[in-house]
Amino acid sequence: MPVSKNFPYEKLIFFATENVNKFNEVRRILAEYGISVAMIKVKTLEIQDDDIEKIARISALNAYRETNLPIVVEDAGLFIETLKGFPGPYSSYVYRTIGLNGILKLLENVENRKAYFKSVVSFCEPNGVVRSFQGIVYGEITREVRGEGGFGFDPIFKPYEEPNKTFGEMTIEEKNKFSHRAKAFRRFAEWYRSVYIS
Ligand code: ITT
Repeated sequence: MPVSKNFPYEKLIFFATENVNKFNEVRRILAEYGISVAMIKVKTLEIQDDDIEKIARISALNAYRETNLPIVVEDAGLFIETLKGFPGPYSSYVYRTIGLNGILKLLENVENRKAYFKSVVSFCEPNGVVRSFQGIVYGEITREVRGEGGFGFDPIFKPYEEPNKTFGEMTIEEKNKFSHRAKAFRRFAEWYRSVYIS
């Protein structure tokens, strides 16, 4: 399929995010597919909703309307089973307020530590159609904060695939083997490459 005249770069896309840690993870993943990515801050309205897919979809549409660029957005969150999915779409607020220790306190003496991270990556095509790609990683909330790496809830989450380490104790390359974001962006990259890279 020919590349749209709106998207002249083919192998360069933009990632609308304010979070440089996310960007550093994503640029490594996309490089595996021969796609370069630039971080861009776009003032878009981020709606409040219980559904992170809807948040990502609307952000992607807004980001494209603001920039006319091939631009991805991502919305992600941590969902804790025993808290019925809390903090989920409110992860950013909960991280800034009660933080890691607040979550550990909520789970004090709780046996069920099951949780997952979910990421939804959305991309708006020039015709206004938004494509979304999802990734989930299942694991457990630790009983203490472990590790200096990563960001957000990384030091209290250990994935089932590597139960000896939290994401906070992993390098970016290790986290990218398992993470929700890596899965969602790999799905996006497969699709983008097949449609836009000749
Ligand atoms: P942008 O919206 O600017 O991209 P953000 O940090 O606000 O950056 P999200 O809304 O996608 O990102 O994520 C909400 C919060 O969920 C985020 O602030 C973290 O606290 C947490 N989170 C998301 N992904 C995470 C990850 O891979 N590891 C640890 N915490 C994560």
